[in-house]
Amino acid sequence: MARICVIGIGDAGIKMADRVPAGAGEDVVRIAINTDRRSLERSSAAVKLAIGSARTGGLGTGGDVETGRLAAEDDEHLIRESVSGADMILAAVGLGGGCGTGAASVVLRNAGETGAITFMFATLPFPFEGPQAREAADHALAELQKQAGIVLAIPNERMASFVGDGKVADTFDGVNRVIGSGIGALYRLITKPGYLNLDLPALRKCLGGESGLGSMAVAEAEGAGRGEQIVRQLVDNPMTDSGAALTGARSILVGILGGRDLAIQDVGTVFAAVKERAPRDCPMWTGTAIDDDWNGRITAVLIFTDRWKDVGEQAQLNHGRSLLAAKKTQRGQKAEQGRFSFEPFDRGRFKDVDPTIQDGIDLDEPTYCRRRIRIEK
Ligand SMILES: Nc1nc2c(ncn2[C@@H]2O[C@H](COP(=O)(O)OP(=O)(O)OP(=O)(O)O)[C@@H](O)[C@H]2O)c(=O)[nH]1
Ligand SMILES: [Mg+2]
Repeated sequence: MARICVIGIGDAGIKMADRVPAGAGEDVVRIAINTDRRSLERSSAAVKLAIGSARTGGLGTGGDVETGRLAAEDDEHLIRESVSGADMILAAVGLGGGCGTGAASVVLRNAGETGAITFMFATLPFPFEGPQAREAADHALAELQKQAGIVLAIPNERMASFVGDGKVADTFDGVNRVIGSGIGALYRLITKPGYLNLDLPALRKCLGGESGLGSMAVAEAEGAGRGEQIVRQLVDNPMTDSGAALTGARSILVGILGGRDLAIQDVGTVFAAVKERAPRDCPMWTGTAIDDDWNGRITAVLIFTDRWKDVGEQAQLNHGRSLLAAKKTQRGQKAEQGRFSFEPFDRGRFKDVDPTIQDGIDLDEPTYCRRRIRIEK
C-alpha cells in the first residue's frame, strides 16, 4: 500500500490541504507546517509542525521570505522525519507571503530526498498584491523547479475567475476547495481500485523522473451527462486557457475519480476530448479510480506540463520542428540522431550575476532546456 503525505505549508497552503476531502479508512498522513501557531491550531491536520518558533515567537513572518526559509531550516529534521517513508507527497503552498514562500523549497528538498513522487501545488499571488509579492513568488517558483518533483503553478487570479463569486472570502475558499479536490483525486488514483490503473510505477514513468513545471485543472460534476459536464468545465477553464494550453502540452495526465456507477462512456468522452486537443505525439497517461463516496459524481484532474503562457510560441515551435523534420527526411537524412541533453547549464562568467527571473522562469537557461524541447544534434 502506497504511503501518502498531504502537506500544507504556510496559512494558505494549510487551508488548501485542509480542503482535501477525507476518506474513511485511508492511510494518508496530513501535515501542516507553519511558523504561525494559530494557523496550526485551526488546521485539521494530524501532524502539526511549528517551525522557527525562536525566530517568530509563534507568529507569522510578516511576509519575510528569508525568515520563512530559515524557520524551515531550523526545524528541518522535523520536516525530514515527517515525510520519511512516503511514496507520494502532495504539498500545497500559497506563494507571495513569507513562511510558505520561504519554507516550500526546504520541504520539497526533503521530499525529494525520500525518493517519493512529489507534487507541489503552488498558487501565485493576485496582481493587486503588488510587485513585491509577485517577485517573491517568481523567485520561489524558480527555486522550487530546481528541486525534484512536479511543481504546479496555479495563478490565484485564473483559478478565482473560474470559481469565485467576487467576494474575497468565498473566492479564496472556492480556490482552496478546487485545489483540495484535485489533490484528493490525484492520490486516490493511486490508492483506490480502478479499471484503468495508474499505479506508482506508471506515474513515475509519466513524470519521467524529471522535475518540471506544470498546470492543473480540476472539474467536478454530478447527475446526468457528467462526462459532457466535465469536458465543458475542463475546456471552458482559464487554467487550460479555454483548452488552448493543451495544444502545447509536453505531457498530460488525466485522472477520473467516480463511484461504482462511473460509466465507461463518461470516461471515454473525457479522455477523447483531452486527446483531441493535445499534440499528436504528446504522451498521455490516463487513470480511473473508484471510491464509494463518489457515487453519482465525478472529479477529474488534468495535469499538463508547459505553461499556458508559452502556448502560442510552443505551438509555433512544434510546427516549425515538424516542418524541419519533414525537410530532413526529404533530403534523405536520418531522422534519428543524438539529442542535446537537458543537463544543468553552466553560467560561465555570469555565475555570480543574479539570474533573470520572469514569471518564475529563469530566462538565462537555454530555451530548449527550459521548455524541455528535444533538439536534434
Ligand atoms: N488559494 C489561496 N491563496 C491564498 C489564501 N490566503 C492567501 N493566499 C495567497 O497566498 C499567499 C501567501 O499567503 P499566506 O499563506 O497567508 O502567507 P504565509 O505563507 O502564511 O506567510 P506569512 O504569514 O507572511 O509568514 C498570498 O500572497 C495570497 O496570494 C487562501 O486562502 N487560498
Ligand atoms: Mg501566515
